[in-house]
Amino acid sequence: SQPKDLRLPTPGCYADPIKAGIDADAVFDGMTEHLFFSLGKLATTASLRDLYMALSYAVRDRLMTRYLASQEAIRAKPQKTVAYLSAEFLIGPQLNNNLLNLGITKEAEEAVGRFGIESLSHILEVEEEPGLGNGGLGRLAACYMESLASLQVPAIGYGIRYEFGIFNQLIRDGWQVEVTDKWLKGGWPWELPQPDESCFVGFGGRTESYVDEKGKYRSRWIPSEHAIGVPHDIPILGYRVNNCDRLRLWRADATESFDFYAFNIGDYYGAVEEKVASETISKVLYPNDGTDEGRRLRLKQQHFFVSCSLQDMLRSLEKRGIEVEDFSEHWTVQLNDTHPAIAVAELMRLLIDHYHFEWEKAWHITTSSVAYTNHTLLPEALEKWDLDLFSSLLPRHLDLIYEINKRFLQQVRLRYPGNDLILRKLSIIDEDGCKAVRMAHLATIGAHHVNGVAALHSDLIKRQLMPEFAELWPEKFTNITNGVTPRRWVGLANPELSSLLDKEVGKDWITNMELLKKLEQKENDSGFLELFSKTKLSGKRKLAGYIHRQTGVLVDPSSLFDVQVKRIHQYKRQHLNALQVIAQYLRIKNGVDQDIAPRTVIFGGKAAPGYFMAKLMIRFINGIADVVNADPDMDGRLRVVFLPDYNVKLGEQVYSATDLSEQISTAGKEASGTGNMKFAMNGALTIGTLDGANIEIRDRVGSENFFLFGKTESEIVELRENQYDPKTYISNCKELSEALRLVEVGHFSNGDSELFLPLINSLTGSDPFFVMADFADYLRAQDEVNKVWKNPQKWNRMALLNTARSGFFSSDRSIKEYCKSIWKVKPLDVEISCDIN
Ligand code: 9GP
Repeated sequence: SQPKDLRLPTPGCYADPIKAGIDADAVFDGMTEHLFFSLGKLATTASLRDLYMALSYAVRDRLMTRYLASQEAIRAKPQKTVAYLSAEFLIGPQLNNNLLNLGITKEAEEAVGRFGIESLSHILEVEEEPGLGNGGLGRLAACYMESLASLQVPAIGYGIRYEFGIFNQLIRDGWQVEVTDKWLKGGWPWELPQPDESCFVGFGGRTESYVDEKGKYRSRWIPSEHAIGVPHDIPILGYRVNNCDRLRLWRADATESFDFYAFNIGDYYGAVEEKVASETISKVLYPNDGTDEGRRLRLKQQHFFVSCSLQDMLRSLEKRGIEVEDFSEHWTVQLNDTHPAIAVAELMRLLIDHYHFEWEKAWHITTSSVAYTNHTLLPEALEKWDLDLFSSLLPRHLDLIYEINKRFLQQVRLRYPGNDLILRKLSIIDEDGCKAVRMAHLATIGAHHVNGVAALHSDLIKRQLMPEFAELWPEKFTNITNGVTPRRWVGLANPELSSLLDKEVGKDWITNMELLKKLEQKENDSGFLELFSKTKLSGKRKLAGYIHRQTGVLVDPSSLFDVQVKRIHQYKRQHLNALQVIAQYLRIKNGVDQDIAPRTVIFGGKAAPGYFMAKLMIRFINGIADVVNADPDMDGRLRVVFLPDYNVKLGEQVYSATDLSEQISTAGKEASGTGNMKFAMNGALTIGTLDGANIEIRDRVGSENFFLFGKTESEIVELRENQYDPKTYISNCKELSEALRLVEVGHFSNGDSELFLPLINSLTGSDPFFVMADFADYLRAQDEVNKVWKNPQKWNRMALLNTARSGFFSSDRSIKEYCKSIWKVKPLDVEISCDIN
């Protein structure tokens, strides 16, 4: 007989935790058992962390039936599975999400109460999040995994289990200081190591020709180094469904952990050298700063996880008795940016060298399985590998790439006879300057679809980045606008708004965000608008407490919370925002516009450790914060806060507490943005440029509910072509020149007029981000914000309409589009029967 807490749910009853056997008793019993058996603790002596671990294990137990049943379902009824290849997955805290998706948050609250814990939030607070990503790209991958499971689509996310994720950020004397992130210290309860499913990966060495048993000439790779990839699986449960997909992250292990020969001859350090070298592969996440350091290791990481993942897919076919020839009917392989683009060559290598397919057949399988998402137009982020480096690490892949390129260029020649310029432009091998392998070209040639992540971005891929490719294969290029999961970004991040939405439009909004449209009927209902704004005030109170605890700054929750949280980058223009703050400061100091709306301007985000200007921007913001917050004239009017260590967990607090969302990148630079969507869903108004997904957000929520400013993408192109001169904009805007002057004289750096000089020089020189050109219009839009803020009824109506019309930006919509137009995959019902235990 089954123990009470493992009673299996019967089909159809999964949504009801009591019927599914997960009541508060079951959670409590599970916690007690894990405290005792897994952690060696008694309830009487358990720490908060122990209770967090015990609850996590108890919840993980409840995922297992669904996790195994989902794998069984695909074995029993083979159908196409999505393999989402990404070097980054920024999954955030897991406990609360799993409680929500299982539907047992209340049960867990009650169970922890029996251990004397006042609120579940105290336990949730303990969770360390794995920072296995830099920002938007990694977080998008996490949202997509959650939506795939919620939409019941069979999927595996493949990536790297970095031992050290993105650094933790401290602020010291206004500067960013990086501290290693030790997410694995003390154990992380959500992963399941599967050493039996390890894979071998080679590097370096040489290739050789040989004659096979049938007398056929073949090539093979004789690597000089190997590593073992050990999969660590993280269950990804869908919302109130039985489908539980997997995130399979590879850890690099040494093939031989100890060289006894070296040890016996007295070389102790030499004996562990190879182990250390192999295990370095999955040691640390690369911050995306485009520096040349460690490029070899980065390429190694990419090949490592891609090779393991493709071998895993092929092996799963063999295990299920499916012909490898049918690969593309069973796997659709999505490349999240160029980081996994080596997959095109690696799949060819496996098919040709290991399974002995002919070239045409292998190429057909590869190109009908692989699709590529481009996430950036910034040249520094478009990966290119130096040819020497590439050939020393992946010699067989280079041979294959040459062959792919040769055949491709043949096609180009046919289409554009005698046009050598086009051949040079399209070739996978960049021959201008140092020879290099262009990964975006490899991905584009090997993929059946190439998509951008917002309408403008996809259009720019076709018009600016790859016009010749788009002309060659117009049907290949498409757009899928990004989305974010409403479970985490509204359900978890904003419980008060969620319960209001439950009452007003019914509980189904969380899986069908279009239902929020019903809120439009309430736009003139002042009672409802009041309730809506109360949910915001409650989020702001919580954030104000957090700000005070973290930074010592006291902020007024009734002031306008104006927020810019994202990676720090010149193209995202945090310095534009900072200069605007200085202009407001000067207005108050000079007694101009005494009627100014009280504001709390909040910044958060990490700068890549090697990106000097971004780090200086953080120092700049903190310099302004020090002056503003210490000045009694600013009391009740202006506060500036830099929130240290912005991550997913902190994001959950920020989105629900924001009135104004700053989306102020230079038009044409931000591929999409996803923070912009999270803010809009939570009823923040956007001040933004016509860039990335801002354009679509504005189209959907209505131009009258969006504060637009700035040059358009084509105006920026024009400025660039006509020798942009920032000085004319500065001399035409008194507030701008005064703000700059104050920075120059060292007002925000204790009289040090040198400190921010590089920043000033970049803004007033040939700034590729056109900050000065947009400043005056930005200030105008901010004035408009001030005006509307003073009319709460109007503000709240606009905010409500943002929430009501944000349904399009659910990642469920994006995933449905991928499924239909790129992957051709269907949902799979996972039934839970009592046979699985
Ligand atoms: O910069 C883009 C960002 O705009 C987008 O929202 C995100 C997800 O698509 O990807 C970012 N790109 C990268 O991080 C690197 O290509």
